[in-house]
Amino acid sequence: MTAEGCRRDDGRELPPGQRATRTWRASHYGRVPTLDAERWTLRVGGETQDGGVRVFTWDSLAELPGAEVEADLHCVDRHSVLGLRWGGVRMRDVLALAPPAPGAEHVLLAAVRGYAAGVHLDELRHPDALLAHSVDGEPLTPEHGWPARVVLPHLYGFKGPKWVVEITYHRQPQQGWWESHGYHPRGRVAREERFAHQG
Ligand SMILES: Nc1nc2c(c(=O)[nH]1)N[C@H]1C(S)=C(S)[C@@H](COP(=O)(O)O)O[C@H]1N2
Ligand SMILES: [Mo]
Repeated sequence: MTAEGCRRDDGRELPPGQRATRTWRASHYGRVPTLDAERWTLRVGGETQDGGVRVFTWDSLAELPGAEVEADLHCVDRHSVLGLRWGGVRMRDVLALAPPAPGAEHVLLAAVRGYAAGVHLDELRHPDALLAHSVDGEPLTPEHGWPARVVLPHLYGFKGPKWVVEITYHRQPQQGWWESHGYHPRGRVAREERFAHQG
């Protein structure tokens, strides 16, 4: 199965309020950035254990064990893309290279051009949480996040920035783009946490 082809619709139950789409159309605000993997870096800073900032290149992350996760992508606007096979490295392995300070339990995941998402640290420690660079065995296309995107399958898609470049640890919950427009601070799909007013 290819990323752009027909998605499987095998009658499995979707999470509450979601509909499966047959084609995978990219969804984001603004133009697609074209990033060079050779020059791309991921900064990890904020409330780190040693107070420092770590900057990872693509090559330095490629030394981590590779991971694959098959998962559906659920957009908070109610469309779901089924059966994507993400490849990359585990987020928890990346974080272990630049651990947070005790008590810094909140994270802002930032992409180029201002997009960001606030998540709880626990979500990034989930075994299925990836820093992904491929999907269905192919490198991510520019519109789907090349060279790297955060994939948190148990959360709505807005929690996973494409073109991610920075991770910062904080002591307080952080608001990214969607959170500052009324969307849920946690965004867990199984609990249908779409909007902040739900509590
Ligand atoms: N940088 C960036 N990442 C982003 C977004 C965005 O607008 N900018 N949109 C998010 C939302 S709302 C969803 S549902 C998914 C969509 O991913 P896709 O375009 O690969 O389907 O990307 C997420 N990551
Ligand atoms: Mo979305």
